[in-house]
Amino acid sequence: MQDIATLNAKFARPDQVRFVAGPGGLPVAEITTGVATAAVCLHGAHVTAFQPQGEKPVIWLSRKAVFQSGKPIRGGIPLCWPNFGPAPVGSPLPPHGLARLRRWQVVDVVAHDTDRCDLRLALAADDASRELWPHDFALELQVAVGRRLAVALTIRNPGSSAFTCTDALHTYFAVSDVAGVRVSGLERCTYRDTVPTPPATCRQEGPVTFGGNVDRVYLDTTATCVIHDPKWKRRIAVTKQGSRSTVVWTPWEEKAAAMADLGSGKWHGMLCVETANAGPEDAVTVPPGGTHTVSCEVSVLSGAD
Ligand code: TA6
Repeated sequence: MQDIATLNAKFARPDQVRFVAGPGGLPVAEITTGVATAAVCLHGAHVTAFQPQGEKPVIWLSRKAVFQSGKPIRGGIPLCWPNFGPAPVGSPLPPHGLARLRRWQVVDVVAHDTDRCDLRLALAADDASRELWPHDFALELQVAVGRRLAVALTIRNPGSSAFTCTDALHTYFAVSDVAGVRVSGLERCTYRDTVPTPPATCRQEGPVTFGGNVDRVYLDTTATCVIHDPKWKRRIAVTKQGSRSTVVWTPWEEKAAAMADLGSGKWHGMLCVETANAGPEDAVTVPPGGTHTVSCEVSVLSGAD
């Protein structure tokens, strides 16, 4: 396993990239460019921070997040794979899959110039993963840090039989107060509202606004979403590729209070807009030797309208 000294010897870039022991002692790549800063925890290849110069943080991280091998980090950009949400019936996979729970390897760091730095991480199948999911796989995450943040998860099937998976870049965005923001881009989309039991199928009228627990899978959409934040006088635009669904989630008070790594009242400052193939409608089948990439690009625009 790559320790901090080895990581710095091989991949540190003066003034731009260094590896440190982060919370819980987990290795973190700290990235500093002329236009933004970011952090990526090697546990889960988890982007935990992104802040363009002169902006408030764009990515939200819970102050109660747990940084522990085998546990998911609350906030940032959890990688949900090979399953989004609950495991398939009879599968030992954890909720939102195994990718966010494993230690990834650093493959490459490229400091293009003072304003752009790319990190490439990898995760391959092993005996432990095959206990959870009986397929060979090779994952690669590309994180490009500049004025914008680009994240791309490539799933390769090196095996001899096809596999089917669902996935999400489960991004937690920092907002002034979720009750005061709206999301455009999903107007007239059909969505599965998973708050009621059983889930309901609905159609989005106008922008998405928030007055309680919202947990929706917007179906068959490749649209760019924009989070409009009047109080912070900004918009966050989320463009995506290789994704047929977008998940929008705020836990609101009751669910947040029941989450030890989130907590009562702490949900106001976050909103998830997730680049996904949440399934089952858009589950992805990767043939032997094939690949699938799901990616998003996050940018901050001034002005809320
Ligand atoms: O993306 C929304 C969601 O599926 C919610 O239902 C909620 O479970 C959230 O993800 C967080 O899941 P986690 O396993 O990270 O607590």
